Amino acid sequence: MKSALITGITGQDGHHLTKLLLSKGYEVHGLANDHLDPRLEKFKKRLPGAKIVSGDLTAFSSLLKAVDKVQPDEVYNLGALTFVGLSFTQPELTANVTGLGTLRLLEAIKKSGREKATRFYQASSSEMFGKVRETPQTELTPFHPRSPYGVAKTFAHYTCVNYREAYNMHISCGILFNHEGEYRGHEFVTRKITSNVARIKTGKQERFSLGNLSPQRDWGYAGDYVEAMWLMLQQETPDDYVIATGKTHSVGDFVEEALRAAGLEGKIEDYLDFDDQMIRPSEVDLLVGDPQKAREVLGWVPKVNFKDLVKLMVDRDLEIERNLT
Ligand code: GDR
Repeated sequence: MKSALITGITGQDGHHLTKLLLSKGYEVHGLANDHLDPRLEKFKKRLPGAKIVSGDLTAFSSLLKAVDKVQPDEVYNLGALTFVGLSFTQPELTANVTGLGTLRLLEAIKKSGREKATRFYQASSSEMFGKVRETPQTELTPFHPRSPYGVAKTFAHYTCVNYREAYNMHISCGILFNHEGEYRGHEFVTRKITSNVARIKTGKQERFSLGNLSPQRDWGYAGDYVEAMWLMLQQETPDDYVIATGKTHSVGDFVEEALRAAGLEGKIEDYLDFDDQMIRPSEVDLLVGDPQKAREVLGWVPKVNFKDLVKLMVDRDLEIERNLT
């Protein structure tokens, strides 16, 4: 039986990946801070098949202990401070967890003598492209991050590339574009939209507010994207891959589609106010990835399109709101 260690297991991708790996017969261990992670209890109830190992990406000794204990065949490093907006107010913490945390984890694998035995997946991000140099973005597009989050992810990405080259470790980075779904946190724009639209549809409120409606994102379904993570670690040779749908939509498009999915008539302005608190000091205006390499090498293709993704999320939030009444 293969064993996997997942950091950030209580987050959206951790949920999907745990389900996938359990269904493939893996022994799944998740690194979590049992005192500080508010999502842990819910996670344990949802996915009792996973084992929790106490630890934190900011504490090297805890990582070393976790790797020694689990002896993982595969490590999936999903742990990070993932909300880009918050990284502007917590830049140092972001660099420590998201950037240095990756370095610490790789060092822990090396120090425990597992650098040849453990395959490593790094959750790199389309936020590294930031102020994009070309469209669509590929594995060869230069990075120009626009937030402390993007900068920290870029540090982590290059650290992985360096450890792969310097120590011949099996490390693959998935440059994942935005991916959403039923486990998405409410601080991210898609879930904020679908949960508010569901509350409007069920008569609990009339309006909600958002920041900039014009940024464009390549939105896919998280359940599809974790399959790409797993596929990367099954390849003989480690490499980096863009994981995206190849289509882009604005935040405003997402709102319109969500209203449509809920059967709400009228225009965006009938439901939406502007919230200047949501404006970021520097914004990423347009992201769209080219997933050709992932398709050709991994045989990976996303199954859920934009419209179905929005509907899936709106339907889930309508179900939640109706059960709450
Ligand atoms: P993003 O996701 O920053 O792309 O990073 P997010 O959903 O936070 O923002 C997307 C875009 O929407 C604009 N926006 C708002 N965003 C939020 N959160 N709340 C609002 O009210 C709002 N109004 C407008 C944002 O300015 C932005 O342009 C996500 C995260 O999951 C990262 O961790 C991941 O690496 C990347 O996707 C790929």
